[in-house]
Amino acid sequence: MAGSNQGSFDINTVPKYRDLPLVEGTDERHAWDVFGPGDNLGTINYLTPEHVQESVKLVKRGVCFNLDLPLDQPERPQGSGNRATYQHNIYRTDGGGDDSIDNFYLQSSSQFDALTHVRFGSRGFYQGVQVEELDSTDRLGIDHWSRHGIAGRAVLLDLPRFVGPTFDVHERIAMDGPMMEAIAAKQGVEIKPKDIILLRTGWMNWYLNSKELGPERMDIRAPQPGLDGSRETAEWMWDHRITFFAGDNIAAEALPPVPRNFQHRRMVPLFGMTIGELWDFDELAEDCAKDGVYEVFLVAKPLNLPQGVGSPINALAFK
Ligand code: UVW
Repeated sequence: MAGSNQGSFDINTVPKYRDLPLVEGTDERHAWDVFGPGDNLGTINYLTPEHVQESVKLVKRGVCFNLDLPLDQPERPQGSGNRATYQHNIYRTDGGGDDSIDNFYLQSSSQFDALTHVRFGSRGFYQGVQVEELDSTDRLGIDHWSRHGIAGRAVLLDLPRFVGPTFDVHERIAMDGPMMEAIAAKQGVEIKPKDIILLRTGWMNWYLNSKELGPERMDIRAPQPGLDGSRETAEWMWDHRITFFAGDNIAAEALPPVPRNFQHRRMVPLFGMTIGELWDFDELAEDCAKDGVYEVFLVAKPLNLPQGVGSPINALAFK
């Protein structure tokens, strides 16, 4: 079974957004021909051995920061069916113990969306793959990224610290390209090709500190900051050769969503670019604010789950 990141990929062959073909009968562009027929990695292809070698040089102090929540967070009502919190069974035995998990939704906590998570209407998933093919082959499952590995340079963009005392986590702040560049500039860090963008919206900090409000605080209709959903922002992400973006909020995108302008629907199926949600950047952000270094070497290992639609992230940031 194909695995590891030993393949090479020349980023200079990637066309600009404006030169990508249109999805037939629509005004959206797709990158289905960029990484070759039968590709299962999408923009994870950017993470070549040379890029890993270069990115690992960012590790200067040897410190690492956990980016995932405890698996039972966020809390959701048992039996709700909507990514309810799992049931953890622990079996104590004379010799020690064992355990199992029931009702575990793979996208219930800090997660990656696989390329099988969102389709572009009747045109299908990434590379136009249809459900029948997903069901009968190993196309596009999360296991491809697991075997390849996710390792590269990531840049943290800290929105609350950028805005300052007037920041309101309940405001729908849509972070577009110029805004991300402005945050990076203020933080003294450059956004470079192949980067992973970590968007700290402050929502997770609010979530973790408002336990008394219960599971209702997961309401996706409530305004919150996140990535802007417009086509211009998708173009910016593509032309900056971003590998993927992850947020510390419910959908990584600004909520509530604007119909037809939600990057899940565009970047996952059309670019092959994953989205990370519900990541926890607070400890890392604290450190970045102290030492002024906002670039890290990020390593993540989604589950090697055949046909997986999503996965816990198992992510660490090294400085
Ligand atoms: C949302 O929560 C909107 O997205 P996902 O299904 O990717 O979690």
